[in-house]
Amino acid sequence: MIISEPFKIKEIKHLNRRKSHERWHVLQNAGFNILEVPADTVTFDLVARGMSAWSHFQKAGYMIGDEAYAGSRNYQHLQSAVKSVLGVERLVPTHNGIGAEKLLVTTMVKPGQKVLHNRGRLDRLVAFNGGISIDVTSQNAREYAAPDQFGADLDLALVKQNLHEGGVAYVHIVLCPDAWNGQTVSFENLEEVNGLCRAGGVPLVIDISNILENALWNTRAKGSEDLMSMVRDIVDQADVVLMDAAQDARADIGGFISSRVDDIFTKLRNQVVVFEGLHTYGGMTGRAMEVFAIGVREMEEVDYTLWYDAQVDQFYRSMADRGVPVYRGTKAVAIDVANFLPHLKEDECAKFVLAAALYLSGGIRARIVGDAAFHLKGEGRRFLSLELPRHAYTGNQLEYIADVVVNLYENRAKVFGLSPVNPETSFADELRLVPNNNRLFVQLPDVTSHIFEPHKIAIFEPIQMLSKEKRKAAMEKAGSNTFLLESQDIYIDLLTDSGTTAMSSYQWEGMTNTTDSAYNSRHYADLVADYAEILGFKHIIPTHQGRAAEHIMSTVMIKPGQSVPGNMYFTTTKLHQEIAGGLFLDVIVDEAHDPESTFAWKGNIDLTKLRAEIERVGGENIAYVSFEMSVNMAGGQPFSMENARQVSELCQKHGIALMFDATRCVENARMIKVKDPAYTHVTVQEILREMMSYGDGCTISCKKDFMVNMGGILACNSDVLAGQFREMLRIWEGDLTTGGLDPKDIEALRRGLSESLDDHYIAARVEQTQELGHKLIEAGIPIVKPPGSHAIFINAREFLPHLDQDEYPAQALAAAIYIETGVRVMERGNVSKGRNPETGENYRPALELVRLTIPRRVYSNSHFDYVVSGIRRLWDNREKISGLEMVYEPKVLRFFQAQFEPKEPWCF
Ligand code: P70
Repeated sequence: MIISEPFKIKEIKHLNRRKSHERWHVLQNAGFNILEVPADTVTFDLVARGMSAWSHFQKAGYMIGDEAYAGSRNYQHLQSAVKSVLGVERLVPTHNGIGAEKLLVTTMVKPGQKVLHNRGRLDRLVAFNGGISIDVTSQNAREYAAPDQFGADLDLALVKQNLHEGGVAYVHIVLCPDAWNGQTVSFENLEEVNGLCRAGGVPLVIDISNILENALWNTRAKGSEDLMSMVRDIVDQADVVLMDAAQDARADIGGFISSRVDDIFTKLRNQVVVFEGLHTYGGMTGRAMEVFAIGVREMEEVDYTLWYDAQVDQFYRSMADRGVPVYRGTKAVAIDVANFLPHLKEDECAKFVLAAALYLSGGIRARIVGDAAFHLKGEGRRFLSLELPRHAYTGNQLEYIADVVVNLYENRAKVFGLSPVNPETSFADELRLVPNNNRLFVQLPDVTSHIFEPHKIAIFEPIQMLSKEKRKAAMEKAGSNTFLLESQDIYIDLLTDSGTTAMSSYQWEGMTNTTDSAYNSRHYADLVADYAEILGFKHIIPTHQGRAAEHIMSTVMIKPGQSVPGNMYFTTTKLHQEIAGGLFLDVIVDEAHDPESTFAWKGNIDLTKLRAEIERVGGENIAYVSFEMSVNMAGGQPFSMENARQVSELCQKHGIALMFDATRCVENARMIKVKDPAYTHVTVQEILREMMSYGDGCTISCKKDFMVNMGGILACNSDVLAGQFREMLRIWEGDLTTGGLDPKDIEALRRGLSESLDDHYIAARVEQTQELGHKLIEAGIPIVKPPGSHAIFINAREFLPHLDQDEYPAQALAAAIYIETGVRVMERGNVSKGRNPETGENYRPALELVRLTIPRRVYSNSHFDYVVSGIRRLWDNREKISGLEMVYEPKVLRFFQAQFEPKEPWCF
């Protein structure tokens, strides 16, 4: 069984979201025909062709199209991929699946000949060529008697009878035909039909576009595990195979047809130049062939097939278990229309009504394509398919879609019928309908139960789990330091949320068309303008990342010997303050040091402590107050707006500058929205603006909240300070208008800002972290409470109470978590804190923690369910973890490179 995605998310695409009244207008303009609704008003497109996510290898392949007219490298790649994965020797490329069907019919059907098939949708093409298409699907498919069991089998008696009568051009089997909701064909049936064809001297054509789903069902039925040899066995049954690249190969476009029969192959190859293009590209670009070729190679990754199947199953169960009449297909779930809307009459176009209602209530587009009559009056009117694109949606999103369906089902009595304006039209896309009532349905209650990610998966990157033995060896080599592991050895990487964000297609779009020159580019001007407007600071100075901004700020603003009070230390921040001669003083509230305290604002500055320091040294001896948002080392804990206001007043009174570390400012703003009733209805953007208004400037590591892999910001209001900052910038970072970033990074950063402030995004982001926290608490794991926004911190002292702090319990726990689960986390305890320079002893910080940091937009909740179960396993074996000894120790920021050895060998 597969429990989570065998990949992480690499690039996302924003979902289109519309209000339901807007959708009503769209529907009206579309004549209440779901097919006519513009794609960019659809939130969840369950029409599925060409909508699957690509692997990042496919994306890379897209960039290396050879684009030669004849004999391109990409064609060679496609040919060899198809040969090695599917065992198909020679292929004729086509522009898509229909292109392949057209070659098939035009070369193989003579006037008056019959085509036997299990699909029922090639009728027009066959008829156009003077042939007669005959549906020979078994009664099972028509009755949905056993929708889960090979419902698309052919009726052998019918096949036999037709072959006996003669005049059959070929038998055409679609492995998972749309017409039967992707029900599939058993291998026995294939073999028997093959036998009949052989005996009758008639070719057998198999559409292998969904061969993986078919092979999975067939291997399961046989109790076998070898998916790819089943694939080969299926291909072996066929005289002709054809494939739509937009299905199992997850390409957007393309296809091929091939035959092992010399005569047929020659005909197809001659015909392709008439209709499609040259026989070495067949209507595909070089880049499309490359994407297709890589997709075919990736068909061998069995986990992808298992994951897709698990998603279809989850989707099916989330509706079936709540009483909705649905059928499970191999790649879709179909709603039983008649049982869903029993009150609609025969002529009230129930299927179109249901599709329109799903669109109105959830922005969902179901699959209605092809012949109008099929959907209005034919077999097709009985079910509405929700077809899942591969790897594109998360479990949260599928749950939300299911909620919409259930909500509609519960309110189905409110739904009225539609009447066709042009019922005799041929194609579904031409159909126009009008509501029989002046409203299609009265307002449905809103579905609010699921917070879901406001983006779909565009590109993914495979991840792998090493065996436990290999993980042990890798950890030993890394000296029990997770920073020293190699990323290829990691299954789920929760080391940091820094620079690990999945960027969006919107960001990539901007990055592909930037000015070449970094000097004074429009990207810089736009960046400065946008950040100034959002943050409210007059001067915006980009740097290559956060610590560069900290270095500049500390150097300019701290005189040696000055005090720098702050709400708990952060490693790089404190280091730069100390390099500049400053003395860091922790003025965070006491609750922040108590992992059990559930105080809501553990990021607050304790005003009494700050006042005392001002009295002790005098305002002029305080360089500035360093005020971190969503305090990292305290567990990602926010400060309150009230506290910011008070700290600001106190600073102003004494003429002390207040400088934010705004690295996780959007998350702090979201926490204020959630925890402070006064801000419930204020947008995150407005909250952020108010927070910033209390300070005089900030540093930001944009690699966190601002959705980029590289970048930082230094900001302030004072012209004098800005001048000094810029001077240092030129010396240390790069040109004034680049800050050491290239124009692509700058454009990505500019676009990242607007994305991070989207209320739907930040809600889903923080919710994901909170959910992980609550699940760990439920599993009995000691974590810092309450759960923060960017990370969950496990209390290593409680997890490993048998270890002394000088045995580095957090370091040991981080290493053990990797060995047990393949998950990488980070030590945040006394290794991070370092040694007291006076005594040479390790500090013994109150918080000895392991951090599980959540990269933005990268992992799904299924990944986190795995993390929780793995850590729970380790908890049961915790006393087997012995302490560590440090065998190598760098002088500064030792946690990055230090090495350790277990005092006694670990055996769990
Ligand atoms: C993390 C990263 C970086 C960071 C931060 C706050 C609140 C500044 C910075 C520096 C990376 C990291 C850094 C040191 C030790 C471990 C990990 N935090 N302020 O994983 O920004 O990295 O861009 O120079 O969290 O928490 P930058």
